[in-house]
Amino acid sequence: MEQQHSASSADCAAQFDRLLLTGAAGGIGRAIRHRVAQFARQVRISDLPGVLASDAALHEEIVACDLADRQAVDALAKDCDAIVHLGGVSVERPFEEILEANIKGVFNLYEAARRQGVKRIVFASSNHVTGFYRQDERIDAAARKRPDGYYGLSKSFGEDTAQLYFDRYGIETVSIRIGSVFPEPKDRRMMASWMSYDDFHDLLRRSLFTPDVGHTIVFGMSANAHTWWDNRCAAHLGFVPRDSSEPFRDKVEATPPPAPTDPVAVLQGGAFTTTGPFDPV
Ligand code: NAI
Ligand code: 15L
Repeated sequence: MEQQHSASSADCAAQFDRLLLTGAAGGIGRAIRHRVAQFARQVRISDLPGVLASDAALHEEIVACDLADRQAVDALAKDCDAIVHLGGVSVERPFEEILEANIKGVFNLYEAARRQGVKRIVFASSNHVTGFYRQDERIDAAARKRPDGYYGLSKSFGEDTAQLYFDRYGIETVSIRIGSVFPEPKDRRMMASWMSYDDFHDLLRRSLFTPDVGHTIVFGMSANAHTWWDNRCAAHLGFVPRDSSEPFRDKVEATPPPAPTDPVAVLQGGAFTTTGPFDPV
């Protein structure tokens, strides 16, 4: 009997009628698209115009939408019970790009949720909300935010938006401060921050179906040998990761290490802490 994976209220075969998945053409979106079918009778798949093929499965509908377009986002959320919000700029970029996709984008999404009666959102937040903590520190979700750039700032704004829309309108959100969700860890830093697609999928399911989450912030990482994050504030989700970055250690450590004073070796946000600024040329 696996105690840590025993049934919880999130394990039931509950389904939404219609779930919206934004950012469906991205790395995580492509990896989970086929898996979210189990979460809803119908899945509305969305990304920017021109990036999704028109190959909808029977349970899917494809709706292209720029998140910065308020009217389009309002229509996108129509008749949806829940949203998995992955869409947006996912790396450090000039502020104007972040403003459109991530800041206006998340505002438009929550406004649409309010107007269209969406009850639950899972927001793809990021470890870059707290990227200026050191790698020798261990933090939980109550730690003060220390965004490491415009991108981290936009995710911090998204989390605050989620809190506002819960306090004011009762829309529940789980903000997942994702570490590094990729097929495998790419470097030494990701030995701590990596999360497998399977663990992400399990956390996503719990984030959608655990009752009474209010606005919960949870760090998304696998059961790595060393991590920087403590999920005690999200214990009610019952999330216990199964995978680990350890099987990739030899491969990762075969590459030359960074200098011990390099931010990639010192700060949780790694290279994001030194990317930019993007002065006009
Ligand atoms: P990705 O960059 O591969 O995918 C993001 C998707 O959003 C893309 O398909 C892109 O076309 C779409 N998008 C960008 N601007 C948009 C706009 N204005 N309107 C509509 N769609 C737009 O990113 P990935 O890795 O799949 O991450 C998914 C989400 O999780 C992102 O929000 C990212 O910030 C967040 N995240 C991911 C992490 C990771 O390790 N992969 C770590 C932390 C957070
Ligand atoms: C993120 O927030 C990015 O979206 C992703 O591309 C990775 O760089 C990840 O953080 C990370 O910190 O490794």
